[in-house]
Amino acid sequence: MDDPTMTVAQVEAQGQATRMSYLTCPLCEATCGLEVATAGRAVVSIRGDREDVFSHGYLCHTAAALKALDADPDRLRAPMIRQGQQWREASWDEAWAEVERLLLSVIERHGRNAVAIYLGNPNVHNLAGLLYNTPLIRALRSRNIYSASTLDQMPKQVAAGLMFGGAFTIPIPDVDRCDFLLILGANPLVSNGSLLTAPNMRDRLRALRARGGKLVVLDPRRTRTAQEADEHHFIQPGTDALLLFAIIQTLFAEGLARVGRLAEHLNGLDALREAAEPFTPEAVASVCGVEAETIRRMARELAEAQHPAVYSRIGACAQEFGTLTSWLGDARNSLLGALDHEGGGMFPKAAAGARNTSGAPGRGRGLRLGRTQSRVRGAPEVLGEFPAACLAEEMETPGEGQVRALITVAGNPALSAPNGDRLAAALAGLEAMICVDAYLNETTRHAHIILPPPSPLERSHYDLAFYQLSTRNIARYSPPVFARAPGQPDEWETLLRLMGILAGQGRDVPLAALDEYVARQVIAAETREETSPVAGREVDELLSALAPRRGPERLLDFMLRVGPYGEGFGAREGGLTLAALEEKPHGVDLGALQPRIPEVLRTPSGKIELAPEPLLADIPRLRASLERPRPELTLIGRRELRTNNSWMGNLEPLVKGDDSCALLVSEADAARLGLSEGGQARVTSAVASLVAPVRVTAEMAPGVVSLPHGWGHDQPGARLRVAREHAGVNINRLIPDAGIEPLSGDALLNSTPVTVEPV
Ligand SMILES: Nc1nc2c(c(=O)[nH]1)N[C@H]1C(S)=C(S)[C@@H](COP(=O)(O)OP(=O)(O)OC[C@H]3O[C@@H](n4cnc5c(=O)[nH]c(N)nc54)[C@H](O)[C@@H]3O)O[C@H]1N2
Ligand SMILES: Nc1nc2c(c(=O)[nH]1)N[C@H]1C(S)=C(S)[C@@H](COP(=O)(O)OP(=O)(O)OC[C@H]3O[C@@H](n4cnc5c(=O)[nH]c(N)nc54)[C@H](O)[C@@H]3O)O[C@H]1N2
Ligand code: SF4
Ligand SMILES: [Mo]
Repeated sequence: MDDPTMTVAQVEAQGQATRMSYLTCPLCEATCGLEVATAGRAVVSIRGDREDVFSHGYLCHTAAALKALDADPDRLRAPMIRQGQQWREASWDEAWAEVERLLLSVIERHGRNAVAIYLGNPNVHNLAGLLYNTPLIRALRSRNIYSASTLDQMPKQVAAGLMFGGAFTIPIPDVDRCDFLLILGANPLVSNGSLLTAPNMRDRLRALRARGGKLVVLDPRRTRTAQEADEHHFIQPGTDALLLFAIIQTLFAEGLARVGRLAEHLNGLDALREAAEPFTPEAVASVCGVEAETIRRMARELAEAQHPAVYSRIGACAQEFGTLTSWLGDARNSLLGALDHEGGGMFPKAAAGARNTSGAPGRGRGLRLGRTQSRVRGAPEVLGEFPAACLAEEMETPGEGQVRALITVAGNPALSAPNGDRLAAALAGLEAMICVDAYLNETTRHAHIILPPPSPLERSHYDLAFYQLSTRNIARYSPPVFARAPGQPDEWETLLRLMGILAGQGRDVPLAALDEYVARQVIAAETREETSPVAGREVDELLSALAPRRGPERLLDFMLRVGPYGEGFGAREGGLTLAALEEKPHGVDLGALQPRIPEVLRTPSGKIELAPEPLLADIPRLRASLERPRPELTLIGRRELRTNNSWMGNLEPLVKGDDSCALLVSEADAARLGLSEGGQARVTSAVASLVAPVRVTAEMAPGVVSLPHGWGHDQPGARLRVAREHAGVNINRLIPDAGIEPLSGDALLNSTPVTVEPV
């Protein structure tokens, strides 16, 4: 098929056969089921799969970019080696020899901690990353592990870990059954939801209102989601925890708290009441920018609702009080009997890979924080990693343990992490940088070697992460749409090879042996769990039952079989297996979310910890923020419809719209600062200064300006021909890396004091 704009009917009229494949979209957390029509190696069309058990035909326009991504001539198809400023394509053999030489040389001279790894966001949308990054990290044996989690959801994970005992035991707002939904710092109509897997949020929110429910949005910007809401209130950035405390204070003070069924499963109710006392609506109103009477009314309406839910996301996470905010949202749910209750915050029961379905139900080790500290600023480790905001200083600061080599897997920290200029300079000084990445971009231009993954249409998919966060329990596996190009390894094979090299096994060790080693580890760990259906069984026996599968399919089949719906290797007739999913290309619906407390808990006490000590200890910092002078202007972030973080800007279908990298400014601020629509403004922070086009809009709260992240594609040496034409500016140049949220290590991406002047 020569003309990629032809329809299925036109292709078939020419006598060419088309084939339909069903694929879970790997581009965002909504996990829509797609129907992909192909002719030969070409994509003819991408549509929503109407028979999909979860998305029922929905898709957004980003999905169409999958076709452009597959075809993008700038997407790398062979390993790249840099010599000075020159890049050349290399064979895989040559690239691996060079990877081994570079990495082992750093390890021999400086030890293992001199090699850092940074894992980016697309790893959670990819079985390769989901299953093989852990053994890769183990093989590396370095302290220096970093990921996009500390630019994103880490506060949610810490709060959930402290309250419920599992970092992925995060309550999901039951949007389809709630009758009051309070949204803070999220714009799911644009982002399609995050830590809330629910395709087609627009219809779901409209349905909420159609059944008489109420939608309230708190955001410093009147977003698309806010425009759909019954009420929107501007809130000053970073003040969500204060406002949630004031709601909780009101619930206690007015006798509206009703923990109901949860009473016997809670610890810390009195401590929470006491902690909330100083935060009356009057005490916080002026700082939050929301009137006391409005806060009080919100508390009462929430209490009156049958099924109140709360949802907070990146604006409420990547900020000064992210962990307190996540905690207080769930604490508020608990006080209204809306936790683990239909229409409230519920815990999905995923078919595979969830920690909260394995091990002894109802009790566990809980979350341990700060087992080690970062070398330079002493930031505590969180879930086995250090904050991404520490990466630059760890590379720059000489001494024992200095990071001299970096491996990135699907990450673009040069654009996504704070203090971009400093980080770029540090990357440029590395002795070795190996990137497993699809593009020569703002980060990988500093690499010595880039190892490309196959096209997303050339790999299988199963959302091990997002079915743990979805509004319905479902399972869906999709095989690759196309075969890989000859010589192109699958991404898990690349990660395994890297693991072999780091483990000192040499680049030629057979992948089958490494893969079997990984599978044996996973199986052996499961057989040691007393409550597992395979407790005490022989690893060899289970391994042969999984033959001839290998790679991610072998691991996934195993996880499905020992999972809560699995056939348990003979224990449960008719239970799930990968083979069963292969026969259901539109997915398997495992039912609506059900109450799971106490079984879901893994806290040492076996209870919900409503007032965990590390969170109580952070309250004085929140109180102090009430007294602090507010900056005149605060910079926050946003997402645009036609973007996907930093990396899809090279695709024509996504740059055609009118989304842009403009500075949004309120009318009041524009008048005060002499800014005009369409003009240019200089934005200056403590660490950098840049010039961006201005959009004056009633959308913005006075005192707050907004820039999207993921732009700034004008870096020399990057190979992004389309993105370069729509470069935009990198907001993260303006964001300091000095401050982090103390509990989670999250970067402070949404509260940067800036000054703005016309140019
Ligand atoms: N100021 C500000 N900064 C932010 C945010 C914000 O709101 N404001 N948001 C933060 C958030 S939530 C996130 S998740 C991070 C994201 O931060 P990162 O994960 O660091 O960046 P991405 O933009 O997701 O870049 C993904 C990289 O993976 C590559 N890639 C794409 N597909 C594949 C694949 O299949 N395999 C491999 N190996 N590579 C692939 C791309 O080429 C790109 O280099 O950004 C954060 N940064
Ligand atoms: N189109 C598109 N979709 C995406 C992505 C993308 O880049 N583009 N990225 C994906 C990723 S990795 C993620 S993590 C999700 C994120 O999903 P969302 O959290 O929905 O992301 P945003 O659209 O950035 O919404 C954050 C909102 O927080 C507001 N905000 C900023 N600071 C504060 C604050 O202090 N308090 C409150 N209450 N609000 C604040 C901002 O104005 C903004 O409206 O989106 C995913 N989906
Ligand atoms: S909403 Fe997300 S998962 Fe669905 S089609 Fe769009 S990008 Fe893909
Ligand atoms: Mo994210």
